Amino acid sequence: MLEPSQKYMSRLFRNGRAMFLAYDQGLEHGPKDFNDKNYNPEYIIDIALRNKFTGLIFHKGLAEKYHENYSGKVPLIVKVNGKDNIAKAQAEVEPFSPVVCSVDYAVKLGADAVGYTLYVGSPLESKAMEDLRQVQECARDYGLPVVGWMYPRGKYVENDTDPNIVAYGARVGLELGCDLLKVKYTGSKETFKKVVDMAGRAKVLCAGGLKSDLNVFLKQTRDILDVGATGVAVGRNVWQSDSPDKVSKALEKIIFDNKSVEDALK
Ligand code: FBP
Repeated sequence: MLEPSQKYMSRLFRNGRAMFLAYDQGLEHGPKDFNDKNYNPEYIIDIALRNKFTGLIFHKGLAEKYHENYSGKVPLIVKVNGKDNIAKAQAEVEPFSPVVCSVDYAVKLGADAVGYTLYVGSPLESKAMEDLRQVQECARDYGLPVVGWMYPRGKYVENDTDPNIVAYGARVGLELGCDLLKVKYTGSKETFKKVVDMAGRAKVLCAGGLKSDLNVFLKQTRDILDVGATGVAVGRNVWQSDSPDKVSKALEKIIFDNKSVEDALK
């Protein structure tokens, strides 16, 4: 199979657009991202189920232990590599995210797609690219879509939101066989267009980043869609909000109904 199967692809999209809820931060960032509600995976799953998310991103442990809460109700994207944030100084220089779940095991968990973070430009990139090769080729055997977190990072990357470097990251994802590319926002519509152009037939999703002002976050979402992105894969801007349903409903209107920010907030 040279492309992901329609069975899986059709589950991840509504009106050709995607809205994924990312919740891998417990491993990637640790408890500093959480408050007394959102540390609980059940709280996050309920947000996904009450709203129109087309995917829930988990590492294998949450996928296993909370299976009964989400299975069959929202598509699952299993993150197959990951790392914690404790050796931060080293990770800033030579980032590397090891494989923590095989594609075979993700399939057993009921995955509808697998996700892999590639730190593009890292001194350890060649090892990571070999890991991604195995993940991508194994995913193809099952017809599973591959979502690449294309994150340029490390001592050779001065600014990880520089439009040229984000566009390069997207291109690397296309060249290496990812089907969807999760990238950081470049700061403007014009610069993000280049990222979408470089991604070719791979679909571009924008990450959310640190929780920001709601209007700013929604404007960013409107902008990326206007220049051809397929949707978002966001976490903190939704589940760190005091009103996660308000944020989710506004996102739905922008992403699936093509509304303006103003209309989405009405
Ligand atoms: P957010 O919307 O919360 O930024 O989540 C997107 C994401 O890609 C997560 O999937 C991942 O855990 C995190 O950002 C990685 O963040 P960082 O850039 O700090 O490594």
